[in-house]
Amino acid sequence: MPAAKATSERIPIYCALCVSRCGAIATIEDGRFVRLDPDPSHPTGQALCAKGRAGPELVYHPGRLEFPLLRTRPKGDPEPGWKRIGWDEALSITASRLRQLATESGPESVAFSLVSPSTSASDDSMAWVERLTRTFGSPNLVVAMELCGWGRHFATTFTFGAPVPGRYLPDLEHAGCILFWGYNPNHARLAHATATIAAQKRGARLVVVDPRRTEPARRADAWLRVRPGTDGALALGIAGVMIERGWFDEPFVREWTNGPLLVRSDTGRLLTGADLEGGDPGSFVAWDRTSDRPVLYDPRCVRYETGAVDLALFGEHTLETPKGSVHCQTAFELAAARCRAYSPERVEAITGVPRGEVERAARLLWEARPLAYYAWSGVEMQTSSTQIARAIAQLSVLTGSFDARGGNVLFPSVPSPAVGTEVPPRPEHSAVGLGVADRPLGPARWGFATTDELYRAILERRPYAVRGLVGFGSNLLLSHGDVPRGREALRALDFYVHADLFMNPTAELADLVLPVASGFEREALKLGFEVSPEAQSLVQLRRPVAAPPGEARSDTELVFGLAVALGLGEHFWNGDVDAAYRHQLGPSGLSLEWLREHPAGARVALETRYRKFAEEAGGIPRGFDTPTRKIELYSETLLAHGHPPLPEYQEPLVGPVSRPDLAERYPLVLTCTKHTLFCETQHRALPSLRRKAMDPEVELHPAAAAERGIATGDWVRIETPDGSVRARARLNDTLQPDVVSGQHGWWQPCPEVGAPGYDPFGPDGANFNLLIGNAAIDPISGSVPHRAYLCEIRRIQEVVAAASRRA
Ligand SMILES: Nc1nc2c(c(=O)[nH]1)N[C@H]1C(S)=C(S)[C@@H](COP(=O)(O)OP(=O)(O)OC[C@H]3O[C@@H](n4cnc5c(=O)[nH]c(N)nc54)[C@H](O)[C@@H]3O)O[C@H]1N2
Ligand SMILES: Nc1nc2c(c(=O)[nH]1)N[C@H]1C(S)=C(S)[C@@H](COP(=O)(O)OP(=O)(O)OC[C@H]3O[C@@H](n4cnc5c(=O)[nH]c(N)nc54)[C@H](O)[C@@H]3O)O[C@H]1N2
Ligand code: SF4
Ligand SMILES: [Mo]
Repeated sequence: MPAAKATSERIPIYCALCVSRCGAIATIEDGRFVRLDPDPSHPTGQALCAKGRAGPELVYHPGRLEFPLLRTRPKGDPEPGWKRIGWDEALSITASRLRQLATESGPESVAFSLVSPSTSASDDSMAWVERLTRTFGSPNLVVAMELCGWGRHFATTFTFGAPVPGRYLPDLEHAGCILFWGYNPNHARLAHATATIAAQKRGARLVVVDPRRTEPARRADAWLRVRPGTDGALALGIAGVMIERGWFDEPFVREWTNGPLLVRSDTGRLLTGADLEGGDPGSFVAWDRTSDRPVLYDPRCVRYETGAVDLALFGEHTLETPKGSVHCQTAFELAAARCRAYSPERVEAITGVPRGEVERAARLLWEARPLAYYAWSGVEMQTSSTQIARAIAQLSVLTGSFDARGGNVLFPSVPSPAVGTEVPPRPEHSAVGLGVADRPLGPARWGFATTDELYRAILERRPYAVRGLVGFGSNLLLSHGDVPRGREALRALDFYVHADLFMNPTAELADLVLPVASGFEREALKLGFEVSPEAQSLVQLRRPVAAPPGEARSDTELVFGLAVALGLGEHFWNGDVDAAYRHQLGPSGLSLEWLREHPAGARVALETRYRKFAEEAGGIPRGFDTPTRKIELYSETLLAHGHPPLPEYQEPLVGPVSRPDLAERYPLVLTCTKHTLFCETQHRALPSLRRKAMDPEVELHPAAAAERGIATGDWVRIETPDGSVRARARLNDTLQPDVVSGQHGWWQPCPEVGAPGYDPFGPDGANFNLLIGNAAIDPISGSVPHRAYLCEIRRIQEVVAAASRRA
């Protein structure tokens, strides 16, 4: 019999494995997904990384979960006794246990967790998970917000009233100067990496702040090699030079920030109309230089009183008030003084960045403006992440680049309802998030819980008991610090259901594990691709290019199915995902059927508007969503909660300056970085990737290595006050000599290439986060210092290679 004719099909999709969401073409041969290539016709399709190309290996991996698994033996038992069950039973067990917990202890006693959308296809379902969390009545969603998203999204909300640079993305196409601060798009987001190369080709300048000489640092006009965690001092120092030299957009600062407002020296509060004779109490006060008198500013109409023509940005004044004379300085005077205190010399001493480089960077940011910036992991996982984010934000403000062409811009988006949050919370769901009492301005304010708070609520029942966890991915025990406590907490849960592609060390503590379809095996609706206005105009219904293994289902189907089982079907179109997609598409006028037939997607015409804060309605400018309706260089909100109102430098809490006692034993500064070949704690089981990186590594300077008798490739022990793990040494002479950089996420074996797995909980393993405690944290956000800690490195004498092959 003649062989059947081979069929081959090429389907335009996008890789959903990470935040880049690269446009791609999937090739299907004889019904099998065999390869993924870049799709240059797609706005994010210039390149694909090795992870994307390994897509078929992920899809057909023998370790993928295929069926719902129910634990039949106690937690902690080395043999969990997983029993295969059907989906109906799995959903009904989950729904009845969750309902029981909600009845007994309130819906807040159930927390939800989600693998970060930056490292996975959970972006496909995040809004639905949020909707489920909300309609169930839980204020607690754990999404690594304190490690990954705080600085980008919420810390800067105190400055701009909006998430910068998380949502006001760098307008790389038009930027004059690009600033990447603790961000390496070549590893993390290829769509930004290719756009940056294009921008440099047309003449844009690039400034990189990183302790390591990354690929972008190599190509940069300035690379500032900062000591990990001292970024706040550097940002203040650069701002200080800019202000000192007059390298800042004075009209912008005067008109659009709260810099001209007067601050009382006695209380630190903004002077208000109520402080002055007969003044409107809702107004603030500035100083007019021409009339040499105080003038009122009304935030409700975002206007100064008429006649105020020449607001003073600098200066101090003593005003007579009914309660006596009050000394005041302008907020900008105070901000400038704070920045000037970080002279280039002082910055050099703190950060290790040569003073000349501080000045050169300041000049570059100013002369090459508009400035488009992105700051990420390097400054998120710090004990002063809030201050750092606000200090960096000042640089954007000084250049006048906020929402300006070539600056950080809120790109237009395809109109669509906010399905995650459009359902109002029910009045009986009145419990506040876990962290609200301790950190009222932190992630809990926006519905996100940190793992520290989660573990406390489970183990100590404070501020209330959390008894249930619904995990959509999220490998908490590998991705967060305080691992032993986390393990104890997860074991102590009354009910834990975890949905994932693979069994991971966190899922192993679940009562029920559900198999999830990967991004290549499920449909997903994406309205816009974030990185540019052009990319934002594309709507794509991603077509599955392979069948899910066994009975695996998409997270979206799981959410909808669970919602129906929980009696929440009314909020989920009674389980009809297509109806939900139609609801999302409604305002755009696009048809679901059309998109399904056209996998390359549709373009929606969008208009990019800049400086939207200046747009007027009824004669009133829109302004900013802050208490003063201006950009808040000076934040009374922070002050009212006992935090510095101006960005301030704070030494890393676990560092050589704060803890000289520890530094004696642990003299090296420890940071870490993501792996170019793997996302976070994933992908080590994929042979084509693992072959290129068999073992966890720690980079150290040749001098530090020589002192310790360490050569490249040696197994070493990384020790901190909290724990110890192993890694192989790699020498890197671009580091400061006392800085070392490790990798997190190692646990999975890859037998196909003879690569071992690593014990997630013991010192002979390689779980980096065993090294990090949850005690020293950012007081506002609870961010944990995965990127600035103290450690010592020792060569491991004995031959441990054999021991590591426990897989
Ligand atoms: N290949 C790959 N891509 C990914 C991921 C992945 O794991 N692998 N993860 C995804 C996720 S979840 C995220 S959050 C993004 C993150 O993407 P990035 O933020 O780019 O992540 P990293 O490369 O780990 O960190 C950026 C840089 O911070 C530097 N750094 C370390 N400590 C400090 C410090 O104290 N100060 C400063 N200024 N810099 C410091 C590191 O040397 C590194 O070069 O990437 C996403 N994309
Ligand atoms: N030391 C150190 N620790 C870090 C970081 C660091 O740089 N250094 N980075 C931090 C950051 S930025 C982040 S975002 C977190 C990331 O931490 P996590 O959010 O835990 O992310 P991952 O480890 O990538 O994946 C967790 C699990 O999600 C599963 N998964 C993948 N895709 C899907 C999906 O579509 N659906 C479902 N249900 N499951 C899926 C994976 O199989 C994996 O088991 O780690 C943080 N921890
Ligand atoms: S950078 Fe790599 S993993 Fe991320 S979307 Fe692009 S191809 Fe996929
Ligand atoms: Mo992240």
